[in-house]
Amino acid sequence: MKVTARAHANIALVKYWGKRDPVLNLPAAGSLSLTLGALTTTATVEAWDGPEDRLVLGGQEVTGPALARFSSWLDLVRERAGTRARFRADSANDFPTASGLASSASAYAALALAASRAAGLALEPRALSVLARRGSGSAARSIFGGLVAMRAGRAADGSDAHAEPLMSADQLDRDWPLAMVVAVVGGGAVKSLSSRAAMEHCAETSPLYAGWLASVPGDLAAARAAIERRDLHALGEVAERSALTMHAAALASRPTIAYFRPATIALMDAVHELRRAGATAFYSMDAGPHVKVLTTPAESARVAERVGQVPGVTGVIVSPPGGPAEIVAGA
Ligand code: 2P0
Repeated sequence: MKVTARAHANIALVKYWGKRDPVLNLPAAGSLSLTLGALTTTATVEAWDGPEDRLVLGGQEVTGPALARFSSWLDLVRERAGTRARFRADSANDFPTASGLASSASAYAALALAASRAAGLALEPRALSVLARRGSGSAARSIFGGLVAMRAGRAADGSDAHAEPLMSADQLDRDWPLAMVVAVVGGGAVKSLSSRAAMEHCAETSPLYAGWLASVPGDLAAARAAIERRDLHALGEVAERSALTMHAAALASRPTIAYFRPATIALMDAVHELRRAGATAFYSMDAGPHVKVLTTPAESARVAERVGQVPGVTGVIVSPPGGPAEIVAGA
């Protein structure tokens, strides 16, 4: 069976940074995100007779450790489906593959849905979220649309470490319109450390890692309360401080993990300036130099225009909230 699935990237408003179990890929704390409709991965998976699993990412054949990682993740699907089939997968993004643009989130969410269906499984969203998490922690959130909460879970086997929807994209559209403006910063060094390795290095060497982890529960509660009240200002303030606290812990790693480029700082200033001028706009940064600005659809053109003027910005993407991972062909 050949199955094609689609999933969107997500940007964390309360960040995930650190694990309690590296093998099962269990997060040390919860997180909370917005799924972005404008950043999409489409993945096709089918069983085949080849000598080993195969993965093509954006038209490029994946080999070596990256293929081995994908293949061990497929073992989870095989184990669950009771099959020894090998699979070939083709995954492509409709957005630039740049570090910190959350491509592993949308990719593993789309692959989890496509591969499980191609293996004959019909998993519930929670089980899909657990499967996606084993590929990439942030991918657990991309199974759902709109505003999404990831649970750290307590179970040793990770069965309760999955995401859950808080407000769907349709609900947001009706009750609380949100938008995200992504300012792509070009010219940064190619990411030398995977997010996985960076988190581990930060946990082992940063004197601020404990403080970062201690900050998460309060930020999660504040974000949930802001969502209940539909208070974008409060949610945006939580998003900014969560990103800054995560980056502070990363920066204090020894040696440092520094994702900011000069344009990143200039973009943060531009967002402050927009806010002083009355706009509703809040920044967030991930494992890369780009800046994502949480705003309203009505203000998104103004925000996009302003961030597009910042030297070093090579592209601007305006995104509405996106829906859940879904099958688009086959099965
Ligand atoms: C996030 N990031 O919450 C955070 C903020 C980057 C900065 O999740 O090791 O690729 O595969 O579980 O999901 C990036 O880390 O890490 C990430 P793994 P992942 O979006």
